[in-house]
Parts: sequence; structure tokens; C-alpha cells
Amino acid sequence: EDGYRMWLRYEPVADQSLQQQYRKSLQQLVINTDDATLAIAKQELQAGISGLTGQAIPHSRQVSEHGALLVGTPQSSQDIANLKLDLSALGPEGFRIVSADIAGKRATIVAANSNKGALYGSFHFLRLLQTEQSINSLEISSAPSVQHRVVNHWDNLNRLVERGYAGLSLWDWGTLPAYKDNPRYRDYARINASLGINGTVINNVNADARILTDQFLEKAAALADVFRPYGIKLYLSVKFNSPMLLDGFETADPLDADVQKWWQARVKKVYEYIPDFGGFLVKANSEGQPGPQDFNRNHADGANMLAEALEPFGGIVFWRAFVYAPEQGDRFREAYDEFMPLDGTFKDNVIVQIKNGPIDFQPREPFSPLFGSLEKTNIALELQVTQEYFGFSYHLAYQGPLFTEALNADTYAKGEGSTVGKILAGEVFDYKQTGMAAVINPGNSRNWTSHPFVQSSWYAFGRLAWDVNLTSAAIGEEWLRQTFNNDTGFIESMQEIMAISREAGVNYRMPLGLTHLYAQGHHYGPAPWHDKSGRADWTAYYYHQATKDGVGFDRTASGSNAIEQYHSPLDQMYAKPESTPEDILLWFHHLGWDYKMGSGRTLWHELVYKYDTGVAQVEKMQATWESVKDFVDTERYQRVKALLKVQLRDAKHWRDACISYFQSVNGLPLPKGSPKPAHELDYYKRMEKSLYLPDPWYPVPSGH
Ligand code: BDP
Repeated sequence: EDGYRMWLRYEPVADQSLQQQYRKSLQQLVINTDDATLAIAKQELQAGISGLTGQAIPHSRQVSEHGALLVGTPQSSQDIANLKLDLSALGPEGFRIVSADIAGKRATIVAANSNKGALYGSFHFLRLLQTEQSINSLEISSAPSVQHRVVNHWDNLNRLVERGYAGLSLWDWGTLPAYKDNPRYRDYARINASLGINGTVINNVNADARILTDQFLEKAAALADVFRPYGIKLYLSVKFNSPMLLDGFETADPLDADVQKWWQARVKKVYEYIPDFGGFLVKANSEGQPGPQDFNRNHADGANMLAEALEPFGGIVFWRAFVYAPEQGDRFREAYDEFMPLDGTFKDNVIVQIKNGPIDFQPREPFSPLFGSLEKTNIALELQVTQEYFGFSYHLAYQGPLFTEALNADTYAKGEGSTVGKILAGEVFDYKQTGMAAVINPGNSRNWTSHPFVQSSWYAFGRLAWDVNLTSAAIGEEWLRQTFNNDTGFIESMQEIMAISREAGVNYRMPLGLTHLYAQGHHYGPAPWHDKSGRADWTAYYYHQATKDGVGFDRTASGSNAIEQYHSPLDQMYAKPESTPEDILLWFHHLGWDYKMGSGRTLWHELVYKYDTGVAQVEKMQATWESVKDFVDTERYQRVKALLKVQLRDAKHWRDACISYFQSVNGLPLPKGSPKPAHELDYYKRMEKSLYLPDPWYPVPSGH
């Protein structure tokens, strides 16, 4: 068991009576069309059901026996049409799964308005079997919360994956387009389709202009051909000054008629290669990337120019709001300050893609105030599955709690209950379209993600993009059942790991709202002492502001006043330390080390307590994992066990490095009972330089 199959394992059902029920109910598979998408559903259901029940399910074009599984649309199947199921609430991608009689035969029906919806329903049905649910009287109706559910790859054309940590890029450019039958591509598509993911951006946002050359479009088109029947559209990240880089233009000014023509012609070309091309993802005027501001234009000018070129073909532009420049006083404020004045000026086929927090995928951030504020601009939420800030593929850190924290954050945009999730689901503002995106990390590692548990965050992203109301615990349970097994004791023990792993990562790195204490460049180990760089906002000191008197970033009226970007009552809440949630306290306040926390401890003691807790949580995860040894195959058991050792080493390293640094600043003794750091501060400073790192991007040229 090497993890390659992810959550699509289809192992025999352990519960014997359930297995009997499944066998009885699944005697024949009825699919009445040769459509490519339904052919995939057929293949998946046949393989899945025979694996789970140990009994093959023969295909038929019509219901002729008890125990039929009928899959399709009212258009493709007269039997489904005759049932007159109400499919009106499902939209183009939703599905219903119901138990009913057809011509006197007992049947289970997976019905949708489109073949794609029927494929999603088929995967959902397999999920029911894999998680050992009864299928006797089903009445399920499901439709996605957001239209665009997209994974983002940060893959370079040389196959190095920025912040990837799971091997080289999946896209083997050298063998494309000839070897598009590489089974990895199909399995990749299956994995995504099983969650309802309907788009993939295959290359890095730090884009290489060559992606738009015929040479690469031909290769991308081959991938698009593979993904198409799985309902997955292909998108490309593009470099804003491509006309200059590829065709010697002197400008890439979005208002220049020749530049516009260049993009129109290129887009036309893209659609010749990929008729259902999804569109572009753009990182502009951020971290050295070119953008419209280089030509004295704004983000809307840039996005709209591309959107106009894509519009005739139905393509869209994801324009990222991840922007910041060294001149800005507070990086927190920047995206909001730049994008809010442009609200309402973006075209309908532009979607502004916003990271969950205002800075950058930190272990915990308050939500980005653009959510709830951009009322007249289509938006997408961007999350990160690849563990750039969570110990790469060495640490266990299920991101479900972080994702749901972001989705459940209340913006108060239209009073209480205006959560980010509801906003994305279109329940608060009248958006034309919305999306959810996640930066995922799969590479050519045999198990896709390197750490087996990174798979769980990919899974969580997909499930939440489909249904923003799911809970992290429910998703974690689903994933565990399918990826490991359905044993109740195993699930119960493992649920605790799923619940605490992200919080552990916050605690041993940067509790109480500390942020970005990472070594610059690689983002793996700690370097809170870092205070020199070409840019102030690329030092740790910029973020924690620790002095003898206190610690934290003042974002109230006496500081950068970033809190004014939030709706009432959040702005008032965050104005005072007493009413600011403690887990984000130092995001908003600079406080004395002796500030009294809710626990009665001083801020300093609370900080140390949190660091200690983080280490203890990793020890707890270790013990739990060791207790489930008999329920896990040897290969994955040993691997995770070893990785937890690495994680414990790193957790202690983080704790000790941060505590000795902060002690060197505040001169305060440790609370009683708290272990002394293993080494002197100098040792940790030296480690910053010598730590082993798997990241091919270190040191990045720009030094961030
Ligand atoms: C940061 C990463 C950097 C990315 C950037 C982005 O460190 O590698 O290019 O985000 O999202 O987190 O554009």
C-alpha cells in the first residue's frame, strides 16, 4: 500500500452484512449512452463496486433485474425521464441519488442534468460505499456551492515545483504531446473529479511566458484532452508582459491597441488548440512580477484587457489580489487599499482571487478584509494545500480546520452571519460567478503528495469547494475511512490527530497571532531574529516588532489602522486587546510582555505555554499513531511514524529557537516547569543556514 490510490482504494467492505446488502443492491449497472464522461463513470463504478463487494457488476443498457444501478440524465435515459425527478435545484453540475422501482425492479438511480453531474453522483455513490453507509433507501440531493472549483499548480516549465516538496512536476513536457496516455494524467483527473474539482491551472503563477507559445500549447492541449471527459477545464498562468518577452514589443500597456490585438490573437490561438479552454490566472505587480502598474494602469485595466480577449470564447480571468510592495507601511493593508477603489470596474468574466488571509497562508491569519467588502466584483478564495508554511511534506498538518475557519469567518458585511462561505456561495452579494482555488503540491512522488496526510488537505479543499458548509471533522472522517479503513476505534483515535494537527503547527511556530517568523526564502525553519533584508517586509522583525517593552504589530488607530478595513463590530472588537480573540491577538496589538491573558498568565508565560503545548501535541500525535499500528498497513505506518519523529524534532527546534530569541529581547525568565531551550541562541542562528532543505527554490533569487 504505497498511497498511490489516494482515497479511491475500493478495498473489500469489512462489514459482512453491509457487503451482502451491497451485493444484492448492485446486480447490474445501467448506462444507456456511449458518452465519454459516462464511460468514465461506468469504468469507475465497475472497478469500485467489484473491489468493494468482490462481485462484478455487469453493464446493461436497460433495467432488467432487481438491484439495478441506473446512471444518467433524463435526456440519455428514458427510465430516468419517466421517474420525473425534480432536478431543477441541481444546476448543471449537481446530482440526485434515489432508491426507486423501475418497471417493478428495485433500483438505485444517480440522476443529473448533465453527464458531468452524473459522474459526480457516481463518485459520491462510491463514497457512500467506501464509508460503509446503507444504500437501502437513498434520497440525496447535492449541488456545488461555487461554480469554479480549481486547483492551482505552481509548476515551472523546467519541472521544478515552487513550494512543491513532492518530486518533479506531474507534467512531463518532454514526452508531451506524444505520451498523453501516461496513466498518471488519468489518475490525476480521477482524483480531482471524485471531489467535483472542475478546473486546473497547470503552471506557476510566477509564470513563464513560453507557456503561450505553440510549442507548449500543443502539450497543454494534450493534457486538456485527457482532462476533458472528467469535467476538468485547463487554465494557464500567464505573464503580463508576454508581448514584450515573446514578440519584442516595447510595451505591454493594457490600453495600447497593438498590445490588445496581440492578446486577442494569442487567445484565439489558444482556443484553436483547446476549444474549451478555461482562461488565465494572473499574478501581476506582486513580488517582482510585471503588471499593468508598470505602465501606469491599474489592476482593472490589466484584467479587463485580458477578459475582453477571452470573452468571445467564454473564458475567464482569475486576477490575484496577492499584491504587496516594499513602499507600503503595512503589508496587511495593501490588497484592500489597491482593490477596493476598483470595486465594480472589473468585467463580468474577471474573478479576483483572494488568499484567505491578508498576508500569506500563515498558520493562522484573520480573514482578508476583501471578503465582505468587494461587493461588485466576482471573487474566489485561494487556499494552500501544499505545506509551504506547515513543515513542507514532512509534517502532519491536516488543513481542514484552517479551511473551515476561513469559510466560517463572519465578515458582518450584511449583519451577523455574512460568513466568507456564504459570500462565496452567492448568498450575500449578487455575484455573476465565484470560485475556490487551492495551491496543491502533487509531483511525481509515488503517493502524489509525499506526506500521506497532505492528501487529506487536498481532499478537504475539494469537498469544501463543493459544499462550503461541511465540517472539518466530517471531512476528516470521510477521508480516513476511505484512505485507511472503517474501524470505529481507529477513526475515533485518528479524529483527534485530524483535529489538533493544524493547531499544533500554530502553537510550536507562532502562537497568539505572531506571524511570519520563518527563515526568509525557504519558510521551513525559524528565524525570528531576522531583521536585515533588501525589504523590511521580508524580515521577521517587521512582523513581530519585539522589543524589551513588548511584542506584536499595532494595527489599531495608533498604528497602521488596518482594522478599519473590517466591518463593524469587528473593527471595534479588534480595536481593544481585551475583545480581540487571543489566537489572533498579536496580529492587531503591540502589548507588554506582562499583559494579562484570559488564563491569568502574563503574555510572556502564555506564549511559552503555547510553545510547550505545540510540542506536547506532536508527542500526543505520535502516541496516537503508534496506538493504531494494527489498523494501518506497514508501509504507510512506518512512513508516518518516521515523519512524526522529524516533526517532533522540528517542533522542539521551533520552540527553542523562538523562546531563546524572545528571551534575548525581553530578558525574562521562563515560567516554572518549562524546559530550557536545548541550545544557546547562536546555535539556532547557525542552523538557519545549515538546515537541510528539499526545496529546489532555495535560495530564491529575490530572497523572499
Ligand atoms: C508565497 C510564496 C511564493 C509565491 C507567492 C504567491 O512564498 O513562492 O510565489 O506566495 O502566492 O507564499 O504568489
